[in-house]
Amino acid sequence: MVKAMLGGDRRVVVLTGAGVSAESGVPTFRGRDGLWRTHRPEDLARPDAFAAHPELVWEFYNWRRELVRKCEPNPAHLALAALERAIPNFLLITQNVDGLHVRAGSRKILEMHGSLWQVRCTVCSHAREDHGDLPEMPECPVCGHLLRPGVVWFGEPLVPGVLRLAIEAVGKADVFLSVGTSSLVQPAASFYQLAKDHGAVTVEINLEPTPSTGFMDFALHGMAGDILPELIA
Ligand code: BJW
Repeated sequence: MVKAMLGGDRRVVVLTGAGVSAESGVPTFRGRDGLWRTHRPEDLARPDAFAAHPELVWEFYNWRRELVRKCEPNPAHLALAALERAIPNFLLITQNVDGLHVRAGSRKILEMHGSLWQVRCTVCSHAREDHGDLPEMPECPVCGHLLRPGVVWFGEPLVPGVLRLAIEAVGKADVFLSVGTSSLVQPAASFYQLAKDHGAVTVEINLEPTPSTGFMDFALHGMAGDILPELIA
């Protein structure tokens, strides 16, 4: 049923979260494996944590950069890249910052929470892509102040323009898939509602039920790396 809806000229929008990268070995934010040392990752992904303990937050991000470098895209990433190539009206909106969708070949993609591979100055406008090894407390080459990860933390606005593009696409979608996200973090957690309000068929793929499950037209429970390749085969 869901498979049949992914064909033709239907406009398909896919929202992904950390669960899509879990099978590549990237830890999710919440749940059983969601601890870094004794810290909850969502407590470190905050401007107040960075202001109070920049060295701890940088250590967390440098650890993740190191970890993700060794990870490879999994069948879920590859299936979404193949879906993009197979249908003309497609957009992938990811909350993930690991870059694995792009490494899998996705090009019609919005990285709505930024990227682990971007850094920017906390004071001046310097920003750059950086895939190398960073020092514990990296300094801006322009003004000498502290750099920060180029990601979106709680309480911060999304990357300029990205939210507008995402909302436009979700509002026009015929099919909306939410994959591997706990549906707890706004604004992404409201996208299914927007899609539904505009008449889209909504589908959730997750290991377990989320707060959105009951509102979805279809809920498929299992590993994204098993379900997505089957849907596009
Ligand atoms: C599998 C699987 C497998 C596992 N197969 N499934 C409205 C109401 C209430 C609060 C707010 C609101 N609007 C805004 C807020 C505040 C806040 C928010 O949402 N708080 C909630 C917690 C209540 N939102 C914000 O602050 C956002 N900013 C904003 O709205 O700004 C407005 C503004 C405007 C103007 C000026 C100022 C402000 C920003 C949110 C940024 C989130 N940032 C993070 C960190 C990014 C950087 C980094 O990665 O380090 O984004 S937090 C973290 O959560 C990360 C994730 O992208 C995000 C979502 O997590 P995700 O992806 O869902 O992961 P998990 O771990 O939660 O779930 C994994 C799922 O996968 C589970 O369900 C598993 O079952 C499943 N799974 N393996 C399939 N193999």
